[in-house]
Amino acid sequence: MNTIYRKGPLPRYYQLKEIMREKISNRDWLPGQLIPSERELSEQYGMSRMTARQAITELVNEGLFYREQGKGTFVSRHKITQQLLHLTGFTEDIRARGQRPSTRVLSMSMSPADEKTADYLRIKPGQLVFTLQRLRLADDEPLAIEVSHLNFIGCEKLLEEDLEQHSLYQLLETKYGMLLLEAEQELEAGLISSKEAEKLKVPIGSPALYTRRTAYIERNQPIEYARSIYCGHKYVFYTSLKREQ
Ligand code: 16G
Repeated sequence: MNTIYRKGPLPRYYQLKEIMREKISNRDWLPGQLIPSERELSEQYGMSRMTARQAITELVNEGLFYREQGKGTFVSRHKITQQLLHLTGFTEDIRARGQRPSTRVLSMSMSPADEKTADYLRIKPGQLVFTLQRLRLADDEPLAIEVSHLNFIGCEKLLEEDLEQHSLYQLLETKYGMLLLEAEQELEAGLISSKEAEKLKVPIGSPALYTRRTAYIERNQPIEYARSIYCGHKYVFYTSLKREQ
């Protein structure tokens, strides 16, 4: 299908969506590729710009395309999967997919734990914890914003680390002798707010996955409480379930 039928039951925007879907599935348009503009599509397929825009917007909402401000619309890369079976960190997850992880440290400090953080870390509110806010990227594409709070004796030494060059989990395990044992993780659906949209380079209101993770070094001894916001259309969390016998 490569033509728009003017008569018939299917609306034009829908037909254009199907044409574009096909271009992705037969790899005419590759992941990361810039697609033609609204104007080009409307001229090529003889329809108004508004109709072309509707087709593009729907495919953005479905996660097949993503927009970058001032640059245009691109074909999405495959979603990144985090298996909810093994306790892994971001760097490991991205490398396992054959992509290049990178990090931008947005802030780093010793800050007083708020009620919730204190509750998860089992400490008193107000106690100083190492707090790290990072933008996480895969092949230079922003994927998530993470705020980690860490509490262990000597955690303030992390302030001297280069956390753009090093994985936090690797440092904890190799340099600080903090061997991670297990974690609890919650997932919640949400929408990207204006503040996050700018950093993640997605439109305000795009789908988001909020996660909260508490990682333990021993049963009942939490070391990290982290809240992350993942771009919903770029990330999949996977788990396998067994029925109790
Ligand atoms: C993951 C964890 C985060 C942890 C980070 C360590 C989730 C939801 N969060 O992103 O809690 O701090 O990995 O990654 O999975 P790193 O070792 O690459 O610094």
